[in-house]
Amino acid sequence: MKDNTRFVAFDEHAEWITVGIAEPGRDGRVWKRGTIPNTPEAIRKMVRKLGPIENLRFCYEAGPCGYGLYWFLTELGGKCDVIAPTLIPTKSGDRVKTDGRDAMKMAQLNRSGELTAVWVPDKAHEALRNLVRAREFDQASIRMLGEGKFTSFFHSAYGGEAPGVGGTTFLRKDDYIYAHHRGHGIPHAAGKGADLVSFLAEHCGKVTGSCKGITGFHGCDPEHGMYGAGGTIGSAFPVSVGWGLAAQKAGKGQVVVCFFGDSSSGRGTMHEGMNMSANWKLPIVWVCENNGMGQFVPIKDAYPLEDIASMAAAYGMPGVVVDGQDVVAVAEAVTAAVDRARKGKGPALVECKCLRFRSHVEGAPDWIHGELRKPEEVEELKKRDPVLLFQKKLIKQEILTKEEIEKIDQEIDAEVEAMEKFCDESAYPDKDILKNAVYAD
Ligand SMILES: Cc1ncc(C[n+]2csc(CCOP(=O)(O)OP(=O)(O)O)c2C)c(N)n1
Ligand SMILES: [Mg+2]
Repeated sequence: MKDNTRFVAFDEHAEWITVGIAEPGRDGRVWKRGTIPNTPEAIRKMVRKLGPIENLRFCYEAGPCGYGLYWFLTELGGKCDVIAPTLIPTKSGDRVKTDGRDAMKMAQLNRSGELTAVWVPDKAHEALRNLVRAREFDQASIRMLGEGKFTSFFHSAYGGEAPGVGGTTFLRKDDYIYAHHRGHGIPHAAGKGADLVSFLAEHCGKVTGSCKGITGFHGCDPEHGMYGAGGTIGSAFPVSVGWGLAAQKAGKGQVVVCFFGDSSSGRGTMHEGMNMSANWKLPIVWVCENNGMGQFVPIKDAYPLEDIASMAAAYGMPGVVVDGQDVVAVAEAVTAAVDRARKGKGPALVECKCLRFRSHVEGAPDWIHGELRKPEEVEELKKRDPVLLFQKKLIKQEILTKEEIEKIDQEIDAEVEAMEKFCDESAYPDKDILKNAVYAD
């Protein structure tokens, strides 16, 4: 029977993708299909034009853009291989990934069976990796701050990483997020696939930081929908409304996920933001990370309501409470709200009841009002460590083995170690940078 398989290779970059095609048969034509925007609509449209998806065999190179494209194509029903540059047979000095010619070459090599696919983690693996990444980054940050490597301070997310990771791991790359200050946005950045080393370098005040080291902790990664953060709590709300409006007007199905703390919901900006978002049916998911504390004040002493989620009723939007220690529960609730928002049905509020194992900020006493929190109390809370809970669940459901989990831990350890080394070796910015730091060109 005639083999109709067309080999389609993508040269993927953050903003665009170049597509190369090798037609069926050993001597079938190899050609460049062109360059398309790296958006779900553009990819879907291109795939549709290439003929029945069962006749297409996709491949692309593993790189900084992550596995999003793989998951997207497989969800469309396609077969996709992710290949690693080192597995591509090339002459020395002959790099494959440079331009459209390479997409053609990749397609051709795939057709002749010369490429070896790498293992692609499924979504459970990816969520665990991101959770461990957030944890390791957090622990390293506490240590590095103590060693004098940070130029600013640190609000540890230890124990409360699940909302940030679960609420971002399954988003699209072009979705916007406003990260929470706890953990300095790292759980969120890890889930969103952002460039974490530039966040660490930013904390170290190095020129390789995402804001060239001058903010100390307000990292950003526009390519992954992270456009920065504000130092005042509650500033997330109006900014997210602006992004929501932009997303709605752009009409590409993007969603904004805005993370904020329980205490931040006492700001007037929350009322303005929620009201406007509901009134205009903006594609926004409001995610409250309720750790029960605002600095040293328990939420129960500051709010008359048991649940922040019940405030959603005032704006006519759905509000749900989830176990914020369970990364899967968070992911499911946020994904449902995201799907709804993508369909134009407006915003929703997801409240994650979570924990904080450290003090409000590193260096400050772990007070509740003026009393020190008892260490036994914190030990009790640690029984609900989100990383351990998820690992146990994955083992119980036979999704991962203990050995596989240990391997992930080791890999992420090495990742964070390499990041620290990179930061240590990076330079501080030249003082002249201050002359150009306030306004964009
Ligand atoms: C407008 C404003 N007021 C006060 C502060 C000081 N501050 C920083 S974090 C914080 C508590 C935030 O609590 P919550 O929103 O519950 O987040 P959590 O720190 O508990 O994660 C406060 C009052 C601030 N940054 N901005
Ligand atoms: Mg709080």
